[in-house]
Amino acid sequence: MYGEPNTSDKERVIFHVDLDAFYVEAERQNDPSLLGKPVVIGGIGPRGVVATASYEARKFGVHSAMPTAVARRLCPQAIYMGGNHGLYRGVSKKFINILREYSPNVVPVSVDEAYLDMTGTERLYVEPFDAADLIRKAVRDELGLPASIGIGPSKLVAKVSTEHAKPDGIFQVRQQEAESFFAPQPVRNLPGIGPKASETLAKLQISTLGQLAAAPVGLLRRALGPNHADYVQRRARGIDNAPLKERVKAKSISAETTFETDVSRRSELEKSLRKLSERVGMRLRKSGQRAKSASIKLRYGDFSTITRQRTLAAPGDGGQLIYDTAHALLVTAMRQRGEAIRLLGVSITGLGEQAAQLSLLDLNQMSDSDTSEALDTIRERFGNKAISRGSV
Ligand code: TTP
Repeated sequence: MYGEPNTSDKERVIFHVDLDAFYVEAERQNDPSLLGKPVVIGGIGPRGVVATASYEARKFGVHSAMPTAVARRLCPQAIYMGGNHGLYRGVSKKFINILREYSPNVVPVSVDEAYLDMTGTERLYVEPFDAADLIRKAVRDELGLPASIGIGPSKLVAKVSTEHAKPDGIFQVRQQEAESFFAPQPVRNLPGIGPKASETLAKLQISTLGQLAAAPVGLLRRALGPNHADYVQRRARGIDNAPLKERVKAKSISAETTFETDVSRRSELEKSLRKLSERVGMRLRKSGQRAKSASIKLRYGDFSTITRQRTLAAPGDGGQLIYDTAHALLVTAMRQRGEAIRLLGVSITGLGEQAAQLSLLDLNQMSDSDTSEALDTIRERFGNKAISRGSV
């Protein structure tokens, strides 16, 4: 625990609760033989990407978003598994329901994390720390899952604190400590600073949040844009007054890339298309939703831009499913206009919690992770013995 035990009256008490190595721990509940072993979950095909690694596998340098082929070299003894997203979605709902027993204001942000407004609950629990302890115990007892909790006066400070609570712990930072707690941390630890912004900041010799907080505002405005600079600098000082409210769920998720030089080779475009499909698929799965259709965006050398959309074979969230649809659109578009491409984008729309509607025909065409999900849906509907991999 960081700092003094008393919370000032005016300060909000926000919890950020995040499950540890969520997919792995959910799988371990199904199969205890995975306990204590290095486990890696993600795309297990040749182009697959790691979704999450157990803490045992992380010791070997394996981490999310790493190509699975690299993970296999670093940690060949790990157990490699495709994801089972139907299972994760079910566990996620139970997790959020547990949290709702502790606060009337719970805001889920992804399948395995949520913010809770615990302001005023001191009367019930004496200290926020005690409440956090109870929540962690409830999640552990009811779901068998380890959770970490960051406590702060805002969503921002709570979220950054969680990283210091992990794995399986609690970490609290109060407003008066926030600036000094943030100062030595790398800029990437600030939610909202991605690889591009941190590269821009590195060029200005800004690598820590303390340096970001102290940078001349004019310099930052030129580098990050006028509105963004002030916002980022406030946050670098640990200031965040944003209310805790459910964000309107995005209607679509998209990712795009601009090539350094225009590309006309199909194999190169396919490679980018696959990366973009995986990226949007991962974000979709983290949000616990499924998509109904996919679209591509192509910008040519003369800046003219087209978009093409198509319904997915069935509502789903698999990277392969998104790629297959986006690929069919790309092939048709290239046939119609064979010019070099400057920008390629993939987006998915019709997001929601609709159930996957799959036939056995679809199963045959799907990637491993899509297939696991499909099997899962059928099991959910018809029971565990209804189908096994061999019978597909
Ligand atoms: P996170 O909460 O970001 O991380 P984690 O569960 O792997 O473990 P920890 O928080 O203890 O570091 O992600 C939640 C789940 O989302 C994760 O279990 C798998 C999935 N995920 C991906 O599919 N791809 C990714 O790049 C990331 C970061 C997560």
